[in-house]
Amino acid sequence: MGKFEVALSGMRLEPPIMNASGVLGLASSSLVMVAEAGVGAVVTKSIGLEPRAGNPNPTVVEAPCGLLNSMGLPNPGVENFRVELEEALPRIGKPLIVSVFGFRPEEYGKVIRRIDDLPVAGFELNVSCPHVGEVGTELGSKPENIRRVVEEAKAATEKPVFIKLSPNVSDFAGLAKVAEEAGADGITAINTVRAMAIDIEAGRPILAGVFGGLSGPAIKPVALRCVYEAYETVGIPIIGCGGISSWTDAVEFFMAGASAIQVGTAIAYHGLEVFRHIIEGLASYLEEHGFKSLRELVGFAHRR
Ligand code: RRO
Repeated sequence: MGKFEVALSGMRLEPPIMNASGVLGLASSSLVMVAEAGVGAVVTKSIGLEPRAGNPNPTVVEAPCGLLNSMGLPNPGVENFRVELEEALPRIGKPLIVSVFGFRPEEYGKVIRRIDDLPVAGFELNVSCPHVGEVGTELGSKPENIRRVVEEAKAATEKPVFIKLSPNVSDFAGLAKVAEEAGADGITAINTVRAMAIDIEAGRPILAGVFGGLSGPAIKPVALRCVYEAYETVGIPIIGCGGISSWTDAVEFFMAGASAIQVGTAIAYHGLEVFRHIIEGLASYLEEHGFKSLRELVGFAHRR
């Protein structure tokens, strides 16, 4: 295995760094652009059974140290997305993880079955959108729902299934455990943090959807805490996500227990070059600190 190679439930990633779902992941051209930026895998935006237009504008607001979005799950629906995937897959040349959402647990299995015959590498189950109630907080904060979503997905595919959990819950690690017991192959920690902004001249919420998801550096400590807690609780791999924008952030997430990381909002701020900066910084850090591989960093901060 190479210095930067990590196996995530059979999926080999080199480097174990990908884009976060929702950032540049619907059109085949953008999936190819991400693949060429040095990532080890590419993640799509979340796809559901039917097409959705998403929320009216404004859907994104800048916040101190981050972005607040209320996109509202815009997506072409799985049938149209299948066409996009068929075009993109031969050109991507990296493992492709498809993010899936549903309004009921059965819908996850239905979406996966529609594309499982294509050479996608695995699936990420989105049960954590913080502002579309039925597919977010309502679905992803109840242990019984998490169990059913994972079981439906696992029954639909032999490929690895990761579940992206919400930080907007009181027992993050407990829900990660439920996902593991239901058969999930990994946990993605975390989705955005439920938040809002108010226009003081208009005297009303800025986002048309009132609430949105906060991402970027503002949420990094929250994400790191979730990864750390999950590492103490589950044995399956954890994919760290939330405010990672530099190689030092990346080192922190691997040390907290992430076996792989995702970068989202930092792409909007720094462009796709952010991936090469992170990889180069990680390589120097390993060299200077005498680590033979990135795998040695995983969970390093838990040594007692
Ligand atoms: O589309 C969105 O509004 C959205 C989703 Br699906 C999600 O999972 N997280 C987020 O911050 N926004």
